[in-house]
Amino acid sequence: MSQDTTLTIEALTGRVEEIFRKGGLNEVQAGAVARVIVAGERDACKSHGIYRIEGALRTVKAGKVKPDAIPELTVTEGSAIVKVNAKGGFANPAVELGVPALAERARACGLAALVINDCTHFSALWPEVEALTAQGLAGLVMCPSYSTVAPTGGNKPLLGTNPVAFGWPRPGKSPYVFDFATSVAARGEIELHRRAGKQLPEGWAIDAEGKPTTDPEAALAGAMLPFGGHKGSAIGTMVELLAGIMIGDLTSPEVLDYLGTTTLSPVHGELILAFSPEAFAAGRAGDPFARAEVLFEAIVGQGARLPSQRRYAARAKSQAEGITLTAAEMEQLDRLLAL
Ligand code: NDP
Ligand code: PYC
Repeated sequence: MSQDTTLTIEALTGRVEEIFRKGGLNEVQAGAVARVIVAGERDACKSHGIYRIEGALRTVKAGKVKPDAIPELTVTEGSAIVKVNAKGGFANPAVELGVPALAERARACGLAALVINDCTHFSALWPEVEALTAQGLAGLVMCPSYSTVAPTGGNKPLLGTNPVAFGWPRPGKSPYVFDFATSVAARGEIELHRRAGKQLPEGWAIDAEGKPTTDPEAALAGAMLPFGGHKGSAIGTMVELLAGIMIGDLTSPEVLDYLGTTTLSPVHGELILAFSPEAFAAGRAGDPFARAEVLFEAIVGQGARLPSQRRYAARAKSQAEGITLTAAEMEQLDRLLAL
């Protein structure tokens, strides 16, 4: 019987980075992309872990992402809007480049935005919000994707899975972070169900005729559904407006037109907002961080859990024991290294 293998976080990062270098990515791209993929694997976010490597490499091969891009930062004196043009590369190095300037502007203005244009984004959004909470800032991040989700009342893919993530810093503790697709689940989850030969839960998707389906193949050929009916549909639309149209970048239907397929990683923009809770609460009674703790304690006090606690537990385990991969996953890494 084939065995699982456990690697340290550093060893897995080195391996994934080498795969991307061999795939033609420069140092800036390979490093940032490997870090975010391994962070996904470390935190048991399988839909955005090592499974994403092949899609990212396919996108390079298809010429839809520039493997040698060097992102460019623009900070305008007196403006709360910081911009990074990813120059056709992956979003992750653009995020790493822009976040320090965004944090500086948020501290100076109370609220600031980082606009990332012309990027390929395939990853989870919590790394972006955690980069802000680590600096004592609250963060709100969103991006479109490509048309895979039918608006509520519709029956064809139009909106993207359009993730939204939010983070609130907790002094001395891991931050409050949520990060989810505005579809019932990320598309990556559908693909993982397909690979595992598992049916989807009801309510996730419709087939090409617009009928409810639990078959992942039929769902991939049909459309996913927004979470929470009209509410998720409207929030997904908001993401198209703010993180597509408002920042002068592609909407999900435009991304699909450009790529012609959902088998490549999507190319669009990203909007990252940073807030200084101290600046907003200045002059009002009570420390905002202490008041937030009262709220979190009340939530947990009812037996509920805070979002990201599962992820932090997985992270602590990976940090202590390493990341365990199946034989099939190791074979995939070895195959990609040998290309
Ligand atoms: P889920 O529906 O699994 O929701 C994830 C969020 O909800 C996490 O913050 C999770 O915390 C929290 N959560 C789950 N269960 C509970 C619970 N019982 N109580 C409290 N909180 C809970 O995620 P999705 O499938 O919608 O999205 C997964 C990932 O896919 C996200 O990281 C998203 O950014 C990414 N994505 C990226 C896209 C892109 O274009 N780049 C597109 C779409 C999605 P925990 O992790 O601790 O369980
Ligand atoms: O899982 O929906 C998804 C997704 C789309 C782009 C990157 N991840």
